[in-house]
Amino acid sequence: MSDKTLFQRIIDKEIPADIVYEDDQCLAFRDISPQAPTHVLVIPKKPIVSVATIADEDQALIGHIYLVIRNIANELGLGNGYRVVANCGADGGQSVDHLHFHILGGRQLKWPPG
Ligand code: DGP
Repeated sequence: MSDKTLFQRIIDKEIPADIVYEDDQCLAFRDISPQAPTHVLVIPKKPIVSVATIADEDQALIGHIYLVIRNIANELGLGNGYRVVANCGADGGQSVDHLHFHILGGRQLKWPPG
């Protein structure tokens, strides 16, 4: 049994995903259980567990990911707005221990979250 996370296996192309963007630093693919008409996950290729374990040296990587998020949102037609979510840890509802940013859009999103 592999001790890789599910998202590491997607990075390594061991399991398929509907990839919308990839570069040397990050990968973006459609969520298997979409919570909005557009629901994409953006992940670093570096195995960072969560927002809580981002290192100071990851500053440029996280900035790069946000520029990728902006570009993907533009390319997927989310000009009316969207939400970027990073669930962190048990109370945050994180279910995969590899840092990921949800891009949710295509409908009016409610606030506050549950
Ligand atoms: P979170 O709950 O914030 O840890 O988000 C994990 C997300 O990962 C969740 O929205 C569902 C998604 N997900 C789980 N398994 C798979 C998979 O095998 N493929 C894809 N594309 N998404 C997955």
